[in-house]
Amino acid sequence: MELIAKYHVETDLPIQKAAEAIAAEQSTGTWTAVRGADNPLAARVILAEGDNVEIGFPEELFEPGNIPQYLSVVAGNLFGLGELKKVRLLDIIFPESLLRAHRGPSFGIEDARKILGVYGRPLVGTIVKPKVGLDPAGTARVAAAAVRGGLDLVKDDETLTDQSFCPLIPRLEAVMSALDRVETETGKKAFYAVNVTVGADKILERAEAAVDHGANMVMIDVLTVGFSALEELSRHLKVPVHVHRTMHGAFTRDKGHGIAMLVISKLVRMTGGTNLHTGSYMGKMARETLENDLSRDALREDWHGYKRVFPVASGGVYPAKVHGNLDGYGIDCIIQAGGGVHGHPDGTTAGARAMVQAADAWRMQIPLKEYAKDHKELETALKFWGY
Ligand code: RUB
Ligand code: CA
Repeated sequence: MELIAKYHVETDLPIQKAAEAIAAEQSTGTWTAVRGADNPLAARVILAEGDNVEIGFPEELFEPGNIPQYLSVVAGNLFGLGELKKVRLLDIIFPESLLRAHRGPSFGIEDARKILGVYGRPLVGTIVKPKVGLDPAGTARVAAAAVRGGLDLVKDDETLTDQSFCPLIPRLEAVMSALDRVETETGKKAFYAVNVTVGADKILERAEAAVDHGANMVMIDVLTVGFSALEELSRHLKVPVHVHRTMHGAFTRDKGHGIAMLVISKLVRMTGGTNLHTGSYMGKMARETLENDLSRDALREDWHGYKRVFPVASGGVYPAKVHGNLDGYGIDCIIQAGGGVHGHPDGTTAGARAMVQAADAWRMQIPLKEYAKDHKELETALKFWGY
């Protein structure tokens, strides 16, 4: 069996030559012929046509379980090869031997729904804003106001970890006790994804401390800490993991070069995320509809028995953008807004209600403007941000 990596390649070389250069550099070869390079670990060119290259890497080339090592092979030096103008890793087809080495999510879509008791509709979430500058009590006030408005998930920003202005444990305790109060009063349960991102030496300890102090979800910035950190958390923690993809634009944005979001999505599912930011169909970030579709399917289709992962639509989302995102992602997703909740003219709770109302309207297939006639928070949001 072999691992198949699919690339888009731009080069002045004949495409077969370029493909051979990738196969050689990433397996047994180098820039010049060396004795013994034609050994059984040599990768082979499966396809070299137009801009498309597929390389088959023998499975023995890989150390099962070691994602950093897989990446050094399929997404390593090749990006810098002088003979290639651009290379984009589009997809990886993993052999069973490597899939077996990863357990996938401990908590998938179904587990998260069960914890909340929410079925048959998308989850609606928010990023606390202002993203930095609030203290623990201020963060808790914003989080509670959002859940009072009906939201299912509140998360930290990716830039907030354990800084002195808002230390993690006091913030977590303040938020969880505020959410407990909301639950007692209203019956509404919600996740708080506290951002435990930190270096390898501390991440598991930090995440376990968060769970010991009541966290019901943790968040990590997977591309800055690494997939192995996600895998470690997923294996050890008794809570779901929300996965942010900050930094992804450095290699997903140029459609001719880098690494496609599909690859990130597959790796996150293998290493155990519960939720993954996959991009919005309508929002503030650069986006690519086909790439969103591919990530969505990779997270949710049957695959090696792995649990299913929620795609997260986020970034510049507000009520008028909800239907476009839900048309793309369907019911099993999380739709999330920061500014689009807290920037509502009547405040966070009204902003949360407007987002929930927009999601309800989509589910009932009622045009937004019509639904807004007897849902005042939505009406205000549509007037304020436009339709
Ligand atoms: C969104 C936000 C997130 C983006 C990142 O805030 O803080 O970092 O979702 O983008 P707001 P992506 O709702 O105010 O824009 O999800 O595409 O990775
Ligand atoms: Ca952010």
